[in-house]
Amino acid sequence: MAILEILTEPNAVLRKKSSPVTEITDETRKLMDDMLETMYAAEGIGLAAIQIGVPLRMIVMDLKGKTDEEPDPLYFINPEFAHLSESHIPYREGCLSVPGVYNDVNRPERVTVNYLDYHGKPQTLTAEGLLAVCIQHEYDHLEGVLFIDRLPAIQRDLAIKKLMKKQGLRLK
Ligand code: QAP
Ligand code: CO
Repeated sequence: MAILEILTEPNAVLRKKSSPVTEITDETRKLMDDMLETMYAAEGIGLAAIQIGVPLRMIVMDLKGKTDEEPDPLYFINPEFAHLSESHIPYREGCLSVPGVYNDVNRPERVTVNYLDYHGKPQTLTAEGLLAVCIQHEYDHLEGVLFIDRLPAIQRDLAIKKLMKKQGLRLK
């Protein structure tokens, strides 16, 4: 397995729309293994392939990744929402591609998603809470959308200023 470089904003690749995976092979699984290892190393809970520069509709997640509990990875290939609840709820989000920036984002509270798993088997998952937030956040990456794009303009400008300042300081 390998730890890969995570692209960070600003980077035009993060705005690319990802293409469906047409065949799930050992190569697909190797990429997902590397994504998971990269995510764990960065102490994240979710990562989309585009964040490591691969424009394919693949997501890895592990909500236990930051605790001492056993790893419990989830793999989503070609996810599609079958249902999004009317009711929305705010959740404080961050992103490995927007380091150091955290903001409340409003999203549907409950979702049902159809996808292919690690072995290419069709699955359906209904989620709420952090799991529902994370799937929607990661799905946005497949469409080239970052969580800061969903913020009101004033908050978005502040988030970008904060990010630029951090990156400026990191170069010194
Ligand atoms: C998306 O985000 C998410 O700024 C996954 O310095 C976030 O794994 C879904 C991270 C919140 C639901 C709720 C961010 C790590 C990790 C940072 C992440 C950082 C180090 C973000
Ligand atoms: Co993200």
